[in-house]
Amino acid sequence: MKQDILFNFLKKEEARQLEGINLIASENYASRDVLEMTGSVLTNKYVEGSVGARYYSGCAFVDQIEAETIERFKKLFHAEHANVQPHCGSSANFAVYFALLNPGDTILSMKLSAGGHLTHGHSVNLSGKMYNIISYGVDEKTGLIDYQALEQLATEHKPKLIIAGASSYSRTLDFEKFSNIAKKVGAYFLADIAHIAGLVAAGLHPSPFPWADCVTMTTHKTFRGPRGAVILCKNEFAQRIDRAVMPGIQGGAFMNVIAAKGVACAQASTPEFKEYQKQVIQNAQAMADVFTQHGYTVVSGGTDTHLFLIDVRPLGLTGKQVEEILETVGIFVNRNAIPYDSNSPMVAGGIRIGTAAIATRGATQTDCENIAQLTIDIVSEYLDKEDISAYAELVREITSRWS
Ligand code: DSN
Repeated sequence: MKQDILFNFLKKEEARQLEGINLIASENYASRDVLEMTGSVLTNKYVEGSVGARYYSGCAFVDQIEAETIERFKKLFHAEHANVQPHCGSSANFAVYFALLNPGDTILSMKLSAGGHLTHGHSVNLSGKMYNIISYGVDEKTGLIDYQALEQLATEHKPKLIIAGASSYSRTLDFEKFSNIAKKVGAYFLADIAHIAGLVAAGLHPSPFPWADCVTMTTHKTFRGPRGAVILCKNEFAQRIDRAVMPGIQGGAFMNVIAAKGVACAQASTPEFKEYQKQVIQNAQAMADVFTQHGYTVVSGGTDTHLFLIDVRPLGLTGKQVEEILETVGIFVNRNAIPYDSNSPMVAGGIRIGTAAIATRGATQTDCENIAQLTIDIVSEYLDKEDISAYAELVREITSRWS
């Protein structure tokens, strides 16, 4: 038995992950092989620079690992070039900005409240301070991206970069349309597929290539790998991207994580992974349908992906409250701004629900319908008499049947 109390906390977290129903759209359960690589002796090795051009000795084997990982990502995503070193999605986005833009240049991106990401230019983020940000949103009635309005903004503001990609947009992104608008105004086009990388890998969401100049993705969401990111790009940007990653914004790369990205990429290339991603989407659609049938407002009316947003304001609750209510019985969702939300992001008028994690554990469409119904019952029981403690047992009963 280890003495350090941190190992005690680790055991408790392990139990929480197994006993709870994880509906956080950006999370997943990495495989044993991914965890093994992440926790391996590769963590001891320093690497800076690129394969074959390092600033340290002893890189023979890690060079082989990184070269193989790069090839796997290029092949799976039909990309001309891959940089597998970014520590996270934010670093990957900043590397692209650093490679393509100068401070003060204009970026056209989706606003946070419409589903965009913090690093796409929110005012509290460095991206919002360094660049001139013009934001597009979604149509208030349909909840869908209004490509005509986007084109108008692009024509008016002549951005140097247009970003497609979101953290809480549940519908298919039309990369070809984005690319055409970008071409028309002479902008670079970045597709941030952090959330949908697994769906793209499985061919269940259209590929950003050949449309995008650069693509950023994280490897731990639907892609089900280690926490980290990858940049894919056309050859003409390869050198600029590599230099922007290192020495531009990062020093040493995490070889243990790069190897785990390579393992995840091999797993994402299998027919089983495609089946898994199909299940993820079916589960999300089944859950969204149950909520809709019970009078809940699902933003955009449904989902094409692994996630969907629910407007909880009609219940007289905030996203924060619903998140906290569900957490007490072991169901994990996250509060999320919904389009045209007047609440602060800390409170939020909605919740975001994702099915990537529970599908990994084996949740079927029927399980998901039951979980949606359970969630509805919990919330209405809370509104009725506040005591929902009995539901914790039901949650554990469901998860005890999963892997
Ligand atoms: N914070 C992540 C998410 O939950 O979507 C995105 O970086």
